[in-house]
Amino acid sequence: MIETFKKEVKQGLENHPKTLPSKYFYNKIGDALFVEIMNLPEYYLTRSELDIFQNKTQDLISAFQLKPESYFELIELGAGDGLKTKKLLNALDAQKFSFDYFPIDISANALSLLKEDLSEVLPNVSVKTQQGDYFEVLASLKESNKPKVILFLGSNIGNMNDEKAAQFIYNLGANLKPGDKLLLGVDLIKSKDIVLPAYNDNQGITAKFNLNLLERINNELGGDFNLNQFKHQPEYNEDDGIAKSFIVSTTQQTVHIKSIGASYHFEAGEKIHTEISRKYNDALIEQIIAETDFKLDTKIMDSKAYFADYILTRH
Ligand code: AVI
Repeated sequence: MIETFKKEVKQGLENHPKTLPSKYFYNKIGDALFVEIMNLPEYYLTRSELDIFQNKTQDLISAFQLKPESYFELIELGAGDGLKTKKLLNALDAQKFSFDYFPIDISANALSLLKEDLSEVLPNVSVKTQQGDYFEVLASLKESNKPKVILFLGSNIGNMNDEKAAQFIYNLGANLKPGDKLLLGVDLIKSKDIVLPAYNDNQGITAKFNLNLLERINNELGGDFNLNQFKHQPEYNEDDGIAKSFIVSTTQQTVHIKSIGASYHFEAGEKIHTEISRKYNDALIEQIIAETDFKLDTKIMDSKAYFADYILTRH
């Protein structure tokens, strides 16, 4: 793990322009900051998808094309706190659907908190937490041969470029059977006035989240990044619908990373690209899906049309 981190940091900082992978945002501090982000007034994504799960629950259930009497497996990739999913679980439970809920997460801690919470609020729902890598868990679940509905919410797919997103969805399909469903939650392309503040909040939480990457390099790889000499900078291009996060060096400086045994020079104003948060429209989703074994069934949007849950069927 630490060896991969070291290798990827080295590669990224040798790139022109410099890059660092966004997956390293998520340590204990980063997870907590992301929870704060989801509650920020500017970060509309979570509220928009919650609006769908709360107010269009029946549309979601109809799109899954399930029969109450026949059993299925509801699998969530990256379970989080289950805020949105609880609305769906509640409705499925009330309508006496027969299913098990399999939240998959890399964090055992997140899963045990979720399981505890669900056992209190939805005691009738069978929760089978799965700790580990999404694809390893899916490969093991494939053997059950039961119909499956996969949830991949929160526009998490948007942190991949389109090629990687298509590959990811293709790989999901490889672990499913014809007729299985994928609910893909994505943020939609919209005006800069709405998107940019979501990545540049007033309280500076997103800035902390981004700069935590440098803090991790300092703590885990013996780096000497001076966090006061770097700042968070988001950008959003309405034409291609891609939000990008950068860390900008505010001065000319050299940073040493002990465990890599290398120094990196930064010009004043030089940027490290840390994240993409892609926004979508129907055409982009169709292009991505065309590379996979899924077909597009239904699109369900929130009341402001900020966010969409696309339901796809494995063919
Ligand atoms: C997890 N992911 C979908 C978030 C996003 O919107 O790209 C991560 C995030 N980055 C900055 N704020 C939130």
